[in-house]
Amino acid sequence: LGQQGIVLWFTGLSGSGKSTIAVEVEKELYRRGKASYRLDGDNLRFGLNKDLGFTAEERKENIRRIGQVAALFADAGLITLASFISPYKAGREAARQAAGADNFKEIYVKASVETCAERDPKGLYEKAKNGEIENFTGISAPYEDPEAPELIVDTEILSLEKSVKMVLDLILK
Ligand code: GGZ
Repeated sequence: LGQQGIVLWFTGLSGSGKSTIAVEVEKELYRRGKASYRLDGDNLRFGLNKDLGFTAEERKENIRRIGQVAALFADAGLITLASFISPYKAGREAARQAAGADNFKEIYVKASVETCAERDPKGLYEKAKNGEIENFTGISAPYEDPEAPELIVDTEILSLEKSVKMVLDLILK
């Protein structure tokens, strides 16, 4: 492809805006002629990882597999956008090692649990608070904040357009 592959790893709570931003970044990359591929719950949790749920162990395995898959796509020369809560530091670090640290950008899509619960686009926080969903990140399961991400996108403050620009600036300059 004549292009160095890279992994853009979006981490953050459900409802923080990871997938929304990743979709728009992907569109911009396409317009600029950059080959990319987006991995998210819809194409991983219904296929390769359909045997996995949301216990700590299952999430670790989910992220372990996705880290390996993302590294393979990047190795093929694609800008690979991975959009998963990925709540554990160790799993994100393993994904970084799999891709090679130089080819990995951790993007923390940041919004407080209060804000995400207020947005609640799928009504999942409501269900988690009622106990209808167990192990829900931010309510009844942990999220370990990134310590040294390459980029923090604060979606409580930034517009979608500005958020997308920050990600593009990170990789295209
Ligand atoms: C968190 C859950 C849960 C629980 C279902 N906890 O906002 P969404 O709906 O569309 O994205 C969330 C998605 C999280 O899957 P990931 O593969 O990204 O998680 S992890 O990286 O932790 O393995 C949410 C939905 O699945 N969902 N149950 N209990 N999110």
